[in-house]
Amino acid sequence: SSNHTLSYEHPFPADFVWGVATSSFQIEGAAHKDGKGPSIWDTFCETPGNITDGSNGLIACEHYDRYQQDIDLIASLGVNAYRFSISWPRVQPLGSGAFNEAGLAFYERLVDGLLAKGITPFVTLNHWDLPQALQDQGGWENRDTVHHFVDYALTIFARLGNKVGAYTTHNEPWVIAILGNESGIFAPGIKSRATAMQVSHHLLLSHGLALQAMRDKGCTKPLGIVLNLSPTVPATDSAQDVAKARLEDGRLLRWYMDPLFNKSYPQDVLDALGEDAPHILPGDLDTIGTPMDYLGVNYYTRSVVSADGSWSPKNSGLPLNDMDWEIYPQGLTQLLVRMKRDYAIPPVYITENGGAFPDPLTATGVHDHDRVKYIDQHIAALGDAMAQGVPVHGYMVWSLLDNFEWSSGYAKRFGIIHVDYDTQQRTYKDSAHWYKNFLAHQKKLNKPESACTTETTTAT
Ligand code: GBH
Repeated sequence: SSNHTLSYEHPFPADFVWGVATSSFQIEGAAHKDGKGPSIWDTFCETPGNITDGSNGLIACEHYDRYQQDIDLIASLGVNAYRFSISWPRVQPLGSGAFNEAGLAFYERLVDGLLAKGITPFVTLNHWDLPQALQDQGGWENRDTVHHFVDYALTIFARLGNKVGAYTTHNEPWVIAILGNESGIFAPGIKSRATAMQVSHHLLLSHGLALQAMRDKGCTKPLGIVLNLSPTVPATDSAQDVAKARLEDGRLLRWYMDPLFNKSYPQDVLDALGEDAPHILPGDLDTIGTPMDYLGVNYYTRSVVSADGSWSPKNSGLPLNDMDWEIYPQGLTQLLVRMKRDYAIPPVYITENGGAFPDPLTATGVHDHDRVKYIDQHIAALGDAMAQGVPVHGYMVWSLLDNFEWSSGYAKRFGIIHVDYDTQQRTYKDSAHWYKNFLAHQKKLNKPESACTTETTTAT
C-alpha cells in the first residue's frame, strides 16, 4: 500500500471535472485507413533521425479500431471526463475541400459512446497533426490556413454540436510554433524564428476566429485554448540569468496570455524579436482577445533558464522523470497563483499533468510508485492553488494509455494504463488503481449521508 495520502486531504467540489487525456496521432493508428489523409507527423516520422526509436504512428495503440474497449477502460476509472483530439486529416484529408464521412462518423461514435457512459467529451480540434497538404502550402505560416481551420472547426461543430462538453481550439501553440518551427525537433521540422512567430500569431488568430464562428452557429458549450505553461526561473541570481529568464517567460507565457487576455503582445518580446516579429494585420489582436469560457493549462515541470545555456536538470537536486524533467509540484501552485494575480482568468482546467517513468510490466502488474506520487502531489498542489482563490474546475491525467511520445517514439511511457505494443493488451498500472480509488474517495466525501460511515484516506 502507498503512504502518499497528500491529495486525499483535499476535498474537491462535487462538480469538479476529473479526467484522462490523449491525442489523435499518439493513439489512433489507422494512419491510412478509411480515407484519412497524411498529417505532418506522418511525414515527419519518415525521416530517419526525427524519432529516437525510428517508430511512427501507423499502428500506435490501434485506438481507431479499439475505441469501444478504451471507452470501457475510461469508464472503469470512475472519471467524469475524457479529453481527446480530432485528427484534422482524418475528417478532411487535404485540410481544405471535401470532408471524409468515415472520419466524421468515427468521432461521432466516440462521442456517443462516451455520453452513453456518462463521460463528458472534451474535444481538442488541433493537437498538432496538421494535414500535410496544408503544410505543402506553407502550413500555419500561411494566413490561408487560419481560414481553413475555421471551416474545419465549423464542420466538426455541425456534426458533434452541443453534445460535446467543451471544445479546445489548439493544444500548446508554443510547442507547435517553437518546437515545430524554430528548433525543428517536432513536425514540420522547420528551423526559423520568423516562421515560428508567424505560426504562433496565426494559431492565436484562428483560435479567436473559430470561437466567433462557432458561437455564431449556436455553440453554447465552453470554448477555450490549451497552453503549456511553467514558472520560469533563473538558474542563478546573476543579472544575465534573470534577464534571460524574464525573456523566456515572455516567450512561453506572456506571448500567449497577453494577447488572449489584454489584446497586446509583450513589448519586451517584440523588441527582442526585431525582424523576426510576426506580421499583424489591423483587427487581429481584437479577434485574438475574443473572450474565452475557460483556459486549459498543461503542467509538467518548471523551466530553469541560464543565459549561457549551462544549466542542466541533472544537477538541480530535484527528482527527475524518465524525460529528465524535474518533478516540481509546487510549481503548479506558483504558476496558477501568478496567473490569477496577473490576468483576469476565466475558469481553469488542468488539461494535462503526468509523467514518463520507467515502469516495467511484471507478473504482478506495473508498480509505478513514482507516477502515483507525482499525480498525488500535483493534485495536492492544485488544491493549494484553489485554497488561494484560483478558479480551477478540473484536472486530467496525461495520459490514459502509454502512447506515441512524439520524438521519443514508444520508448517513453506516460500512461496510467500499460500498453503491450505486440498484443495491444491494456493493463492497469498501480497509478490507474490509485486514481480510481482517489476518485471513489472524492465521491464519498461529496455524499454527506455516507461520509461519516466511510473509512478514511488510505490508498492501496
Ligand atoms: C504535452 O506537451 C503534449 O500535449 C502531449 O501530447 C505530450 O505527450 C505530453 O506533453 C508529454 O510530453 O526539458 O525541462 O525544458 C508537453 C510540452 C514542452 C513539456 C517542453 C516539457 C520541456 C521541459 N512540453 N517541456 S524541459
